[in-house]
Amino acid sequence: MNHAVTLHRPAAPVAAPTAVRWSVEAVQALLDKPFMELLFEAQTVHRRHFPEGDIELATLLSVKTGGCPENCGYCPQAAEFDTGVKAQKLMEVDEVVRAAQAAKDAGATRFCMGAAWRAPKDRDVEKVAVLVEAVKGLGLQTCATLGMLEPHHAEQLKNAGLDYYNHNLDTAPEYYADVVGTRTYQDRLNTLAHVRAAGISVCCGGIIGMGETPVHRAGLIAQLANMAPYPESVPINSLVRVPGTPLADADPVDPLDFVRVIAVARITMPTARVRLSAGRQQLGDAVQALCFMAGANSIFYGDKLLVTGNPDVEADVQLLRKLGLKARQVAATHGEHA
Ligand code: SAM
Ligand code: DTB
Ligand code: SF4
Repeated sequence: MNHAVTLHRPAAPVAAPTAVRWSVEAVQALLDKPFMELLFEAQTVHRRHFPEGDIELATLLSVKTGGCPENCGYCPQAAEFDTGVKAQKLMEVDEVVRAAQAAKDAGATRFCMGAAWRAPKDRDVEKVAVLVEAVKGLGLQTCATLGMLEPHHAEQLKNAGLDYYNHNLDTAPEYYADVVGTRTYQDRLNTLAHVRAAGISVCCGGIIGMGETPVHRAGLIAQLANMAPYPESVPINSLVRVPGTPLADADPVDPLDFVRVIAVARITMPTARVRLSAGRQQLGDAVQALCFMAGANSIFYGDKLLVTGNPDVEADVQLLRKLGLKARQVAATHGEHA
């Protein structure tokens, strides 16, 4: 894929610029620090900003699965890849409410609804707005990830009670066209600006393990950290290598390098919820513990991500217990910064 990629910084959306801005070189210098020094620094920043040290539990539900017209090289839901994922219609509200209630009963405070769309149509957004309102009514924080949004879509979702919108930058601008050919980095930035302008909190992160170089990792973190303001939630995914996708045979990430990315996300975005996201099944307890030490304070919680697996609830409850970590208890008030 050789799409031209723009190297623009995000057009400063609505809020004041952050006090600190990060060059790719400065982020790279952090990534290159001696491991223990980096972890100590990240943990110090983490404790200063999150003295309670609780872990947010966010449950995902794929409300519209498969058949996506985009060609994101990592994604099992792209129609053009033979991954065995069958295209389905948007789920009914009752079914979504049942899943959200079950997530709440299991201890989740945030519920994220994902749809395999390039961009929802007006009538899709109308239907998702009904889902958002219903999930919000259960006392959960709401999040959605639906692809590219127009400004009026973002406003409609905000009015329905959407707290967060997930839209990942995934990698550095200069590597994006190697992974996705059907849209540009600037398309992503535009949607993020519309989400901000509508007053929805931003959930934006990326994927490690797509064949990117350390400089690309630094480039992704710099992009995120230089957003003004930076995202309230930062999901750091380790690629789930799904057979049939172009990235099925990507080299696995060195787990310690993954921990480094978490630490640098914590240091550069000190008040964000940094989520240890996809790929936890491959990490094991010890590496996950290092990720929490490095400042991760959120996980996807529930037996499934969107279409692939996640550690089961019992395993996560036990992991938190073993580490003496508390789950975040109360769904926070609307619009707060974590
Ligand atoms: N279609 C919408 C979009 O692309 O924004 C929303 C759903 S999409 C599945 C949400 C995010 O999931 C992607 O941006 C990507 O970061 C992540 N993701 C998808 N497949 C993944 C995989 N195999 N491993 C890790 N993360 C993945
Ligand atoms: C995010 O950063 N990771 C989630 C969520 N946001 C939508 C998705 C992970 C998907 C992993 C592969 C799958 O199950 O489709
Ligand atoms: Fe479609 Fe989103 Fe998957 Fe890309 S990541 S193929 S846009 S569902």
